[in-house]
Amino acid sequence: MRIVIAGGLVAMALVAAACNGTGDGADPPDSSPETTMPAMMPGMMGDVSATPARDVEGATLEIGSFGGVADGDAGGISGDAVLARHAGGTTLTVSLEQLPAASDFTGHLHSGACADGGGPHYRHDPDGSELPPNEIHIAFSTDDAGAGFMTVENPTPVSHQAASVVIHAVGGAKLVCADLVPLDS
Ligand SMILES: [Cu+2]
Repeated sequence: MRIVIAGGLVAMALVAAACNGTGDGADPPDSSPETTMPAMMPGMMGDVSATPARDVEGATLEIGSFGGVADGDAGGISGDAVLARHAGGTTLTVSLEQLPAASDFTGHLHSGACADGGGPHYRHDPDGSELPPNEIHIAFSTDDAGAGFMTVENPTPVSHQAASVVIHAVGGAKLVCADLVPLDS
């Protein structure tokens, strides 16, 4: 468990730099986890044992199904993202299947629609840091069947600028995206 999460953190650090650019996936050759990733609170990239978003009591839920980014194809990858907005902050849970097996992935809450490639990262403070907790990032590893599951908690409720969840391959390429819509609509 510890080793898996640590690997996710490194992967996320690499992706964080790439995703804030034009978003087409290239990882800067000089990107370094040591310089791009200051120490963060434990769990800022996810805790597989945290209460899933769908089960958070008293929360307003939004849900989305993963599909292709922009006009792209999902490549058979499926799953969903659930976002819970509640008094204690925000909880995001992602569940995916048919990803490459035994691999590391990262995701971010984005502020644009999947049709537009997800747009920029969502930030609680638009002028603030590109790192959690000001952004909501998530990291996970798939099992031998290509399934991945993770929950991340954030101490601040998101605004309605939170529009989509994008999952990235290690190195930055956007794989799939889920537009978040209110569960009751
Ligand atoms: Cu992203």
